[in-house]
Amino acid sequence: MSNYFNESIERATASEMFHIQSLNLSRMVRRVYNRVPMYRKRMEEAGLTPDDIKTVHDLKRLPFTYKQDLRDNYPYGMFAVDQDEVVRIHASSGTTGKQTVVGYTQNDINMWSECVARALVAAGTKKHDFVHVSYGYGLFTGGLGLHYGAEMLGATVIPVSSGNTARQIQIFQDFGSSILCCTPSYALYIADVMKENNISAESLKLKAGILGAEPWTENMRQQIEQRLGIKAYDIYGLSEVAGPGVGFDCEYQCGMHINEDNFIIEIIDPDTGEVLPDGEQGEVVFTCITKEALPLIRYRTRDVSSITREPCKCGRTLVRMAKPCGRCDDMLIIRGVNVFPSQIESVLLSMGTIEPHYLIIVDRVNNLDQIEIKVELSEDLFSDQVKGIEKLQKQLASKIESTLGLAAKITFVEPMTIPRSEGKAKRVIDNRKLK
Ligand code: DLL
Repeated sequence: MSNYFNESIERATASEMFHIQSLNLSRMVRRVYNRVPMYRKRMEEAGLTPDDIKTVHDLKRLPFTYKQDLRDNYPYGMFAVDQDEVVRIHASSGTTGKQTVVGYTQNDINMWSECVARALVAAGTKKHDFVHVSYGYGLFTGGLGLHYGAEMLGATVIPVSSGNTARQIQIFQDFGSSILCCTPSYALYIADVMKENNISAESLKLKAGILGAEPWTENMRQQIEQRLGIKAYDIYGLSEVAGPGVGFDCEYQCGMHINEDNFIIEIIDPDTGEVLPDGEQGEVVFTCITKEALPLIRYRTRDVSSITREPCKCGRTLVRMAKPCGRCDDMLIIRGVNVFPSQIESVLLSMGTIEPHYLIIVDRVNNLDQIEIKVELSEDLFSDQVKGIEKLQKQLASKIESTLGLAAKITFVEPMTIPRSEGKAKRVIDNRKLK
């Protein structure tokens, strides 16, 4: 098998991709105009008809779609096909408000599976690999998304789903799992449990991880690679747009290639809505140009990232998106300073001795925002002398202050006391919202 799942698309020239995107976009806009009342209304309000949207250059004229639109049309009001054609439903794992429901036709499932298959191939997966899926199966798109992609590729799927870490490890040992699919935080937790039970990475056949569904840093990547003895590939996606596989890492791990024959990416200024030039950081916006059941036009993801069209050494020409550094809406504003949890994680991990188990607690005391970072000590550090721990605490506090421009209280807690997650990690408790 080649290094690509679909070479003609993954290595298309800029003009080929422009034509594919323009054709699909103009068809899609006509479809949603005819089939989704909300889109017809929005386009009429903007003075647009489908004839106005001929190429990708016209995309910026179209109005945005927001998560709230999906909530307002809950559950199926934005579907563009009859229910007879819908073969699968998923829902977003949203923690606030109503869930958003998404639907797929058989063609949608095939398109999405191909996106995931491309990601798996880019991570070196072959037909003889055992793809161990520890993402949750169910309404969350992680489990079934990776599952169908691996099957399309012809690899052997081990559909473990999340949870019961001892059993996950037993299955690694007994079934010869070679590709691990789970969230990065769960990968680290698995590494912890392996360590506790004296199971070495060398005794397993794992070679790669397909890790995503939450923001993670380059430091965390290094830790996972080292502790599990694998190469850790990022995979990005969101239920509203499809699920995992919207973007994926190649062997050079220098930004995720976006499956742009299906999803057009734009980076915009979240305040003005203006499209930003390549390289600039802003909010990620996607337009689904091939999806049948729930095609979203200019969907505001709230994720913060940038894109580049510089050639990639892997030969793929698909545009690359930098690792999302957080979300516009989980960005904390503390005493006026914008703080992404990922900045704090980078500082913690740059100390070398600290593991990425932490909790950021924000509070307001006497009208003043306060930030506390609870950091878990490793067994080794925990048994160290008090003096050593105090020194580390001071170093950490000063590094956090110089990075964020804010003082934070650092509290060390005992090993294994910060709750682990089998899915997306919860890193922030913002008590200000509760008051
Ligand atoms: O998390 C889909 C997925 C499953 C992606 C498995 C990768 C692997 P949702 O539950 O709808 O879908 O959450 C989507 O998660 O808008 C991002 O904020 C975040 N996210 C997903 N992948 C990444 C990633 C799935 N690789 C939301 N890096 C998105 C950073 C990510 N954030």
